[in-house]
This record gives sequence, C-alpha cells and structure tokens, in this order.
Amino acid sequence: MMQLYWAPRSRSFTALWLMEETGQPYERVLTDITAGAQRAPAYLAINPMGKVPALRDGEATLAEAAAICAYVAERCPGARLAPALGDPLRAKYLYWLFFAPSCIEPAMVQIATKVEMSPVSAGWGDAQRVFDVLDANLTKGPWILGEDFSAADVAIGSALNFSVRLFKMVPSRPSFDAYIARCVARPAFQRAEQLAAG
Ligand SMILES: N[C@@H](CCC(=O)N[C@@H](CS)C(=O)NCC(=O)O)C(=O)O
Repeated sequence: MMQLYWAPRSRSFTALWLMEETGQPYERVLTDITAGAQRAPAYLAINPMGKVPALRDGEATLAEAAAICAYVAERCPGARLAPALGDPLRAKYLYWLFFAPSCIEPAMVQIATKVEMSPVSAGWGDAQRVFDVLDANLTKGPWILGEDFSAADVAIGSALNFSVRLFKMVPSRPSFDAYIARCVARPAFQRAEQLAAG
C-alpha cells in the first residue's frame, strides 16, 4: 500500500486530494512539520528537501506534489486521472500539470512578495500573464482538459483553491470561481479538505 507523508494545513492537500480521487486504500503518515519531523534523517532520505508531501510506494519514494500527482495517476490507471500514452490530450495534460508548480506557484510568490523581475527572464513571465492564460483556458471548462477531469485539475485546482478561495492573494475571476466550485463539489476534494484540516 502507498504511504503518503503529510502535514495538516500544508501543500499536502494536493496529494491528499489526488489519493482520495483514486479510490484506492493508502496509508497516511503524519509528519509534524511544526515539530521538525521533516528534518529527521529518515525523512530526508525520502525527500532531501525536507518538505511535505512525499510518497513511498514499496522501494520507490518521491516528493513534489505535482510529481506525486503524475506518479499516482499512472499507478492507478483504473481511476482514469491521466490521458493514456498516445492520446493527443496527454500533451496538454503534462503542460497543465507542470504549469501549476512552474508558473502558478512562482506567480503567487511574486504577488505575495511584490518582487519585480523581468518577465522575459522569469520563467512564468509575470503573474498577470499566468492568471490571464489560466482564465482563458478555464472559461471553456468544465475541466482544464475539457470534459475529462484529470490529475492536472488536482494540481491547478489546489493552487487556485489556495490562492483565490482560501487566502485571497489572487483576485477572483468568474472562470476561477466557477472552476473552484466544481473542484469543491467533488467528494474526494471534500474528504481531503477534512483530512487536511488535521
Ligand atoms: N515544492 C513542494 C513544496 C512543499 C512545501 O513547501 N511544503 C511545506 C508545507 S506547505 C513544508 O513542508 N514546509 C516545511 C519546511 O520547509 O520545513 C511541493 O509542491 O510539494
């Protein structure tokens, strides 16, 4: 059984939501980041960055929420959380899965810190561009790939839930509100939110 190392009220929510979407049993291993459990040598052997979430699957270990989404989606094909190899939709699936940590996360940090950077040098351009691109693609819906919900929605939906709904760091837009409402309506999201509350 896969083991998810997690902490309440943290980015572990993304991985919790994904695991709940699979419908498969998994073990949650509470990792108390307020007490420094993430810096214990045994934990650093799983994630040398000393961050949650992380996942163990037999001898395989990994971290980074979006990587966990990709790994588990492939590990649980019955949950249909990723377009199959050879499906043209897989290109956009990977694009949006990487977009969450590569563009949304730094855009959120930029908004929070107000750090100015050249949009040519910054990999995410700037926050305005990131959220305009998301807005344009979420207007179609219902999910980021269109009709089919995927692990990319877990990554994108978690980031928007955090930045727009919970912390209101990013100004809401009609497409964001409607998309977040669709995410929140999913039973797996609701179970994860309860678990993440600790
Ligand atoms: N890039 C990582 C970020 C994970 C992360 O920042 N986790 C925070 C909690 S939200 C953490 O473990 N902090 C503990 C620490 O840095 O000591 C991911 O997406 O999974």
